[in-house]
Amino acid sequence: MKEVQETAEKIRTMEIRGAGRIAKAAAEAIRDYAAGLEAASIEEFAAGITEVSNYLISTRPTAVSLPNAVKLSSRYSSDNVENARKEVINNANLFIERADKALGRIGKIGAGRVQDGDVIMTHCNSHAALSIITTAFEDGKNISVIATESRPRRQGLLTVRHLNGFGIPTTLIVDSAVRYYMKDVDKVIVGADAIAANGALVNKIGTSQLALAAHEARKSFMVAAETFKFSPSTILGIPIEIEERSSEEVVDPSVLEELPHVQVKNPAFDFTPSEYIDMIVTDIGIIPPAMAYTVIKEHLGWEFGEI
Ligand code: RUB
Repeated sequence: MKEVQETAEKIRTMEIRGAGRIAKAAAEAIRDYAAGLEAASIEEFAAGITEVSNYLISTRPTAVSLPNAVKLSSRYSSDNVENARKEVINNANLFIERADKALGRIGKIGAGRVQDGDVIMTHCNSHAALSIITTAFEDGKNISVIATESRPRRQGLLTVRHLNGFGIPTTLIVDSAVRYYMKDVDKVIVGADAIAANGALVNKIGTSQLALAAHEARKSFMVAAETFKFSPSTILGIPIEIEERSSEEVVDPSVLEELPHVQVKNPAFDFTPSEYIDMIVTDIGIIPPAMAYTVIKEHLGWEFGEI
């Protein structure tokens, strides 16, 4: 349990962050926990796995990849502890492998839609979006990137560092400069924390203003998302929760002490309606947002409708 607590803490404090990385870390934690779980009966085994699953899921509420990873990893059908243990270890390993392969596939598929000379705008720090951008560059396309700072946690700095490592010409801008620079952009590529059954995207706060500005300027808006970012529970009418983080990320608490009439809001994500999304690049190909329901049904399985 100590290792699980450590992973959970790293996810909560965002040392491990980005929906894909969070999902992989959770799968690894469940696998390792199952491997060492001492259980005298299948009931004890089940209780341990359920406790750990719920604990991991509670760390961050928005990234649907987290409950999907936990549910896919912790499945077993045997009523024998040793066999159930093997099933969980195997399912977690399969999930981790699927996640790794997905990033490569998204990169390859998405790069096909990047043209030589493209100026690409991206937001926050998405490993899936970056996979497309770096693959296109390595394919020999002469591209450049405009990356937003992504207040308040400034994940944009991770993005520019990553792109700089590839030698990709990159411009860092503040979030409020998105519309100002949209005229220079050919396409926007962002990642996803979740995609709802109606094709709406949930991603880092500010994503919807990139989408709005791209729509106004008739620029293409691409989302890079593994199939495990799609939300089965939205089929059942359970909305995706937007994580509200501490005001301390936005402003020093001492400043607020002098301002008794002021409150600070710090939502970590926002919704982008499907009509602003031109395509979603997934590990099973490029799809329109209207196909989200099919992805959930055929690639996540109906049992996830019971979340
Ligand atoms: C990260 C964020 C990313 C998505 C997709 O938010 O919004 O765009 O998680 O990332 P945070 P990836 O920094 O709050 O976790 O493609 O790496 O899964």
